[in-house]
Amino acid sequence: MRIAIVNGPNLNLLGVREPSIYGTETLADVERRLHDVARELGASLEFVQRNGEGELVDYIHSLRGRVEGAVVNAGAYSHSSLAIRDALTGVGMPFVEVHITNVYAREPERRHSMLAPAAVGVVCGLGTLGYDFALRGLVAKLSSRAATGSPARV
Ligand code: CA2
Repeated sequence: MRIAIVNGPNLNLLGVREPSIYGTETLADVERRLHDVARELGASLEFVQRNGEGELVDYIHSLRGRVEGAVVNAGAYSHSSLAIRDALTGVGMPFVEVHITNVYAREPERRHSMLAPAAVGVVCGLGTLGYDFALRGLVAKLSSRAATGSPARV
């Protein structure tokens, strides 16, 4: 089973700036750990970070037929981008939305997600460990779908 881990704008700064908010782990550290988790689950990963909304839309389109699902931290676009939600639903990609921080405990503009209504699940506030949980949850959903023939979002 192949899964994409999709990261949006500014997440390349993880571990480099604002450690009090986002922690000290870099995105490369997260990628390394997730490859280990994927191996344990018998899955394989592709891991990407893009700063542009259009770049993210193009990348999501490229996933069609290549991966079975995605873990998505679209960064600030999570709160604004109908285009990214349309891309995910357009390619029929089951996905779990992740946020490192508890967006509900931050500024009001971060408390709404454009992606959540289309996600199979949402993880937030657990630091970068949230990616691990999202990956495990997504693989479990996709595996049970494969076993029962029912859609991943049920
Ligand atoms: O908590 C999350 O994962 C967010 O998706 C992170 C976004 C933010 O806009 C969302 O509201 C919540 C910001 C990503 C920027 O990451 C940085 C990391 C280190 C230093 C500066 C920014």
